[in-house]
Amino acid sequence: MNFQIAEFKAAYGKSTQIPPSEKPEIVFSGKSNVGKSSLINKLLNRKSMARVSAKPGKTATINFFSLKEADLVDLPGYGYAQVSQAEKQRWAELVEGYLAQERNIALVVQICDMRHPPTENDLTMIDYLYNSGFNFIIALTKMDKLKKTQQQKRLEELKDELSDYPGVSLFPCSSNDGTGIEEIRQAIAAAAGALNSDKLPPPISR
Ligand SMILES: Nc1nc2c(ncn2[C@@H]2O[C@H](COP(=O)(O)OP(=O)(O)OP(=O)(O)O)[C@@H](O)[C@H]2O)c(=O)[nH]1
Ligand SMILES: [Mg+2]
Repeated sequence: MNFQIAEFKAAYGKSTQIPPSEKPEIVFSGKSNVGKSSLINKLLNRKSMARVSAKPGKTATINFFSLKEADLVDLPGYGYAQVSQAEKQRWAELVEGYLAQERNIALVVQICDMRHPPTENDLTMIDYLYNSGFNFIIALTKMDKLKKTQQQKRLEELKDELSDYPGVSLFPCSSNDGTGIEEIRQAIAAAAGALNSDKLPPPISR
Protein backbone atom coordinates (compact mmCIF):
# COMPACT_ATOMS: atom_id res chain seq x y z
CA MET A 1 0.00 0.00 0.00
CA ASN A 2 1.38 3.36 -1.01
CA PHE A 3 1.47 5.95 1.78
CA GLN A 4 3.48 8.44 -0.28
CA ILE A 5 0.70 9.65 -2.54
CA ALA A 6 -1.87 11.34 -0.36
CA GLU A 7 -4.04 14.40 -0.58
CA PHE A 8 -6.34 16.36 1.66
CA LYS A 9 -9.87 15.55 0.63
CA ALA A 10 -12.41 17.38 2.80
CA ALA A 11 -13.32 18.68 6.24
CA TYR A 12 -16.77 18.32 7.82
CA GLY A 13 -18.24 20.12 10.81
CA LYS A 14 -21.52 18.18 10.84
CA SER A 15 -21.96 14.43 10.48
CA THR A 16 -24.91 14.91 8.12
CA GLN A 17 -22.56 16.62 5.60
CA ILE A 18 -20.35 13.54 5.25
CA PRO A 19 -20.98 11.65 2.01
CA PRO A 20 -21.06 7.82 1.99
CA SER A 21 -17.69 6.03 2.11
CA GLU A 22 -15.84 5.88 -1.18
CA LYS A 23 -13.05 3.64 0.09
CA PRO A 24 -12.23 1.67 3.21
CA GLU A 25 -11.79 4.22 5.99
CA ILE A 26 -8.98 4.21 8.59
CA VAL A 27 -10.11 6.32 11.53
CA PHE A 28 -7.84 8.06 14.04
CA SER A 29 -9.40 8.58 17.45
CA GLY A 30 -8.05 9.80 20.76
CA LYS A 31 -8.13 12.55 23.32
CA SER A 32 -7.29 16.09 22.40
CA ASN A 33 -3.55 16.69 21.96
CA VAL A 34 -2.60 13.00 22.13
CA GLY A 35 -1.05 13.15 18.66
CA LYS A 36 -3.65 11.99 16.11
CA SER A 37 -2.69 14.54 13.47
CA SER A 38 1.03 13.99 14.11
CA LEU A 39 0.61 10.24 13.61
CA ILE A 40 -1.22 10.77 10.31
CA ASN A 41 1.58 13.06 9.11
CA LYS A 42 4.23 10.52 10.09
CA LEU A 43 2.39 7.66 8.38
CA LEU A 44 2.15 9.79 5.23
CA ASN A 45 5.73 11.00 5.57
CA ARG A 46 4.53 14.60 5.44
CA LYS A 47 5.34 17.51 7.71
CA SER A 48 1.96 19.20 7.80
CA MET A 49 -0.72 17.40 5.82
CA ALA A 50 -2.80 17.27 9.02
CA ARG A 51 -2.57 20.34 11.24
CA VAL A 52 -0.61 19.83 14.44
CA SER A 53 -0.65 22.13 17.44
CA ALA A 54 0.76 22.27 20.94
CA LYS A 55 -2.60 23.78 21.90
CA PRO A 56 -5.30 21.13 22.47
CA GLY A 57 -8.45 21.24 20.39
CA LYS A 58 -6.70 21.96 17.09
CA THR A 59 -8.73 19.60 14.94
CA ALA A 60 -12.35 20.74 15.24
CA THR A 61 -13.71 19.07 12.11
CA ILE A 62 -13.56 15.51 10.75
CA ASN A 63 -10.81 15.65 8.15
CA PHE A 64 -10.43 13.18 5.31
CA PHE A 65 -7.11 12.40 3.61
CA SER A 66 -7.13 10.27 0.51
CA LEU A 67 -4.77 7.46 -0.42
CA LYS A 68 -5.30 5.23 -3.43
CA GLU A 69 -6.56 2.30 -1.37
CA ALA A 70 -8.12 4.01 1.65
CA ASP A 71 -9.21 7.27 3.24
CA LEU A 72 -7.56 8.33 6.50
CA VAL A 73 -10.03 10.06 8.81
CA ASP A 74 -8.74 12.47 11.49
CA LEU A 75 -11.32 12.87 14.25
CA PRO A 76 -11.39 15.88 16.56
CA GLY A 77 -10.07 14.96 20.00
CA TYR A 78 -12.25 14.40 23.04
CA GLY A 79 -11.76 15.33 26.66
CA TYR A 80 -10.47 18.88 26.31
CA ALA A 81 -11.84 20.53 29.45
CA GLN A 82 -11.39 24.10 28.23
CA VAL A 83 -14.09 24.04 25.54
CA SER A 84 -17.67 25.21 26.04
CA GLN A 85 -20.60 22.88 26.62
CA ALA A 86 -21.92 23.80 23.17
CA GLU A 87 -18.60 22.81 21.57
CA LYS A 88 -18.58 19.49 23.45
CA GLN A 89 -22.08 18.82 22.18
CA ARG A 90 -21.00 19.60 18.63
CA TRP A 91 -18.09 17.16 19.08
CA ALA A 92 -20.43 14.42 20.28
CA GLU A 93 -22.84 14.97 17.38
CA LEU A 94 -19.99 14.94 14.89
CA VAL A 95 -18.01 11.93 16.11
CA GLU A 96 -20.89 9.78 17.33
CA GLY A 97 -22.86 10.68 14.21
CA TYR A 98 -19.98 9.63 11.97
CA LEU A 99 -19.25 6.36 13.80
CA ALA A 100 -22.93 5.38 13.88
CA GLN A 101 -23.35 5.75 10.10
CA GLU A 102 -23.40 2.75 7.78
CA ARG A 103 -19.81 3.17 6.65
CA ASN A 104 -16.91 1.18 5.34
CA ILE A 105 -14.72 1.59 8.43
CA ALA A 106 -11.90 -0.91 7.97
CA LEU A 107 -9.92 0.01 11.08
CA VAL A 108 -9.97 2.43 13.99
CA VAL A 109 -6.56 3.47 15.28
CA GLN A 110 -7.32 4.44 18.88
CA ILE A 111 -4.44 6.53 20.18
CA CYS A 112 -3.40 6.65 23.82
CA ASP A 113 -0.47 8.38 25.49
CA MET A 114 2.01 5.63 26.37
CA ARG A 115 3.22 7.52 29.44
CA HIS A 116 -0.07 7.43 31.31
CA PRO A 117 -2.88 5.01 32.12
CA PRO A 118 -5.84 5.42 29.74
CA THR A 119 -8.13 8.26 30.87
CA GLU A 120 -11.78 7.68 31.68
CA ASN A 121 -12.67 9.09 28.25
CA ASP A 122 -10.16 6.76 26.59
CA LEU A 123 -11.78 3.79 28.32
CA THR A 124 -15.26 4.98 27.33
CA MET A 125 -14.10 5.15 23.71
CA ILE A 126 -12.32 1.78 23.82
CA ASP A 127 -15.36 0.23 25.46
CA TYR A 128 -17.59 1.61 22.71
CA LEU A 129 -15.27 0.37 19.95
CA TYR A 130 -14.97 -3.06 21.57
CA ASN A 131 -18.68 -3.53 22.21
CA SER A 132 -19.72 -2.17 18.80
CA GLY A 133 -17.48 -4.71 17.10
CA PHE A 134 -15.13 -2.26 15.36
CA ASN A 135 -11.85 -3.62 14.09
CA PHE A 136 -9.41 -1.52 16.10
CA ILE A 137 -5.85 -1.30 17.34
CA ILE A 138 -4.41 0.88 20.08
CA ALA A 139 -1.43 3.04 19.13
CA LEU A 140 0.59 4.01 22.21
CA THR A 141 2.21 7.24 21.20
CA LYS A 142 4.87 9.63 22.55
CA MET A 143 7.10 6.63 23.32
CA ASP A 144 10.13 8.87 22.71
CA LYS A 145 9.27 10.79 25.86
CA LEU A 146 9.99 7.70 27.98
CA LYS A 147 13.40 6.33 28.95
CA LYS A 148 14.23 2.87 27.58
CA THR A 149 13.62 1.15 30.93
CA GLN A 150 10.29 2.96 31.32
CA GLN A 151 9.10 1.93 27.86
CA GLN A 152 9.02 -1.79 28.69
CA LYS A 153 7.53 -1.12 32.11
CA ARG A 154 4.70 1.04 30.72
CA LEU A 155 3.93 -1.51 28.01
CA GLU A 156 3.50 -4.23 30.64
CA GLU A 157 1.38 -1.91 32.79
CA LEU A 158 -0.81 -0.95 29.83
CA LYS A 159 -1.50 -4.63 29.09
CA ASP A 160 -2.89 -4.77 32.63
CA GLU A 161 -4.75 -1.47 32.34
CA LEU A 162 -6.42 -2.76 29.16
CA SER A 163 -7.00 -6.33 30.35
CA ASP A 164 -10.77 -5.92 29.90
CA TYR A 165 -10.15 -5.92 26.14
CA PRO A 166 -8.39 -9.18 25.34
CA GLY A 167 -7.16 -9.62 21.79
CA VAL A 168 -6.67 -5.93 21.08
CA SER A 169 -3.23 -5.25 19.62
CA LEU A 170 -1.02 -2.56 21.15
CA PHE A 171 1.38 -0.60 18.92
CA PRO A 172 3.96 1.44 20.84
CA CYS A 173 5.07 4.28 18.59
CA SER A 174 6.49 7.76 18.24
CA SER A 175 5.65 10.36 15.64
CA ASN A 176 8.85 12.13 16.61
CA ASP A 177 11.43 9.44 15.88
CA GLY A 178 9.35 7.06 13.76
CA THR A 179 9.40 4.06 16.12
CA GLY A 180 6.56 1.65 15.38
CA ILE A 181 5.28 3.57 12.36
CA GLU A 182 5.99 0.84 9.83
CA GLU A 183 4.09 -1.69 11.98
CA ILE A 184 1.05 0.60 12.01
CA ARG A 185 1.30 1.01 8.22
CA GLN A 186 1.22 -2.79 7.92
CA ALA A 187 -1.86 -3.03 10.15
CA ILE A 188 -3.59 -0.35 8.05
CA ALA A 189 -2.67 -2.06 4.79
CA ALA A 190 -3.93 -5.40 6.09
CA ALA A 191 -7.24 -3.86 7.19
CA ALA A 192 -7.67 -2.03 3.88
CA GLY A 193 -7.03 -5.28 2.03
CA ALA A 194 -3.98 -3.77 0.36
CA LEU A 195 -1.19 -5.64 2.08
CA ASN A 196 1.93 -5.69 -0.07
CA SER A 197 -0.05 -4.83 -3.18
CA ASP A 198 2.69 -2.36 -4.15
CA LYS A 199 5.35 -5.00 -3.63
CA LEU A 200 3.89 -7.71 -5.84
CA PRO A 201 6.32 -8.79 -8.52
CA PRO A 202 5.39 -7.81 -12.08
CA PRO A 203 3.43 -10.49 -13.98
CA ILE A 204 5.66 -12.94 -15.85
CA SER A 205 4.98 -13.13 -19.56
CA ARG A 206 5.49 -16.50 -21.19
N1 LIG B 1 7.46 13.88 21.74
C1 LIG B 1 6.39 13.63 21.00
N2 LIG B 1 5.48 14.61 20.78
C2 LIG B 1 4.38 14.32 20.03
C3 LIG B 1 4.17 13.02 19.46
N3 LIG B 1 3.01 13.05 18.78
C4 LIG B 1 2.51 14.30 18.91
N4 LIG B 1 3.32 15.07 19.66
C5 LIG B 1 3.11 16.49 20.04
O1 LIG B 1 1.86 16.59 20.71
C6 LIG B 1 1.18 17.81 20.39
C7 LIG B 1 -0.22 17.52 19.86
O2 LIG B 1 -0.14 16.85 18.61
P1 LIG B 1 -1.34 16.80 17.57
O3 LIG B 1 -0.92 15.83 16.52
O4 LIG B 1 -1.76 18.16 17.15
O5 LIG B 1 -2.49 16.14 18.48
P2 LIG B 1 -4.02 15.86 18.10
O6 LIG B 1 -4.38 14.60 18.80
O7 LIG B 1 -4.22 15.89 16.63
O8 LIG B 1 -4.74 17.09 18.81
P3 LIG B 1 -6.21 17.71 18.52
O9 LIG B 1 -6.32 17.94 17.05
O10 LIG B 1 -6.21 18.95 19.33
O11 LIG B 1 -7.20 16.71 19.02
C8 LIG B 1 2.10 18.55 19.40
O12 LIG B 1 2.89 19.46 20.11
C9 LIG B 1 2.96 17.42 18.83
O13 LIG B 1 4.21 17.86 18.36
C10 LIG B 1 5.18 12.01 19.71
O14 LIG B 1 5.10 10.84 19.28
N5 LIG B 1 6.25 12.38 20.48
MG1 LIG C 1 -5.46 17.00 15.47
